[in-house]
Amino acid sequence: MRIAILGVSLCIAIPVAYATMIDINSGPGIGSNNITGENVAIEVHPMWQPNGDAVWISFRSDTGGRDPGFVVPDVLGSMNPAELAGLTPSAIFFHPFTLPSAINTGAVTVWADDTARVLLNGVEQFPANGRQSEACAGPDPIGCRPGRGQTISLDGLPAGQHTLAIEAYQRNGGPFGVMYQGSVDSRDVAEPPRDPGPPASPGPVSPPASSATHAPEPGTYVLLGGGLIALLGLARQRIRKT
Ligand SMILES: [Ca+2]
Repeated sequence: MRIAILGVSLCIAIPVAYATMIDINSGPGIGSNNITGENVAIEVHPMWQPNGDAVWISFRSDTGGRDPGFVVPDVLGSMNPAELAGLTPSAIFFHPFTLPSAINTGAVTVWADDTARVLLNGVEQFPANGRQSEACAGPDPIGCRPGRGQTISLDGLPAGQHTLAIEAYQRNGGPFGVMYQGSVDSRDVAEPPRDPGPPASPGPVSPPASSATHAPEPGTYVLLGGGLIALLGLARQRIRKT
């Protein structure tokens, strides 16, 4: 009985490290916007950064591609950064996400046609670009072409709720949309293990607001194994003494 009680106390004292990967990718049904509410996939223009883990989205399905069915009204008419700052975006795309743990490292890269301003929790992370070159803002980000995405650091965020906001601007007609792709590694060595729940069932499912994988780090198994070995050693010592 005394050995059993000692074993329980040893297990509680073992630190358990858990890491959760939070995906921050644009896609249909993920996040929201201030025009229609629902983000939808759009046809990718040949000059845009191709779809990957993330997908180009807009507030309507017919604003993308080479000849969009619905032309978003121009709002970006100035190349003056001061005037640009006062413009109302054509659409704002929101991506709320929750970080379960206190130690967070990550980043997200944003593309837009024609350009976009990026905010995190209401604070500007990167301004829109008023200069136009080859289909969208350029040559500097944030534009639509490969190499014109802007990577925003998500390092050091506290645990809890956060919101990425992308204020997108349309210019010179044509297609309109945004894409963003990234992730955050969220970990906390002090928290007890959480139940990961049953495995996902196969077949098509609606994508969640932010998908996440949750698994103990390899170091956790080492710690647990070390604790068990110590426990066995103590038990054997006690058996020899009795
Ligand atoms: Ca455009």
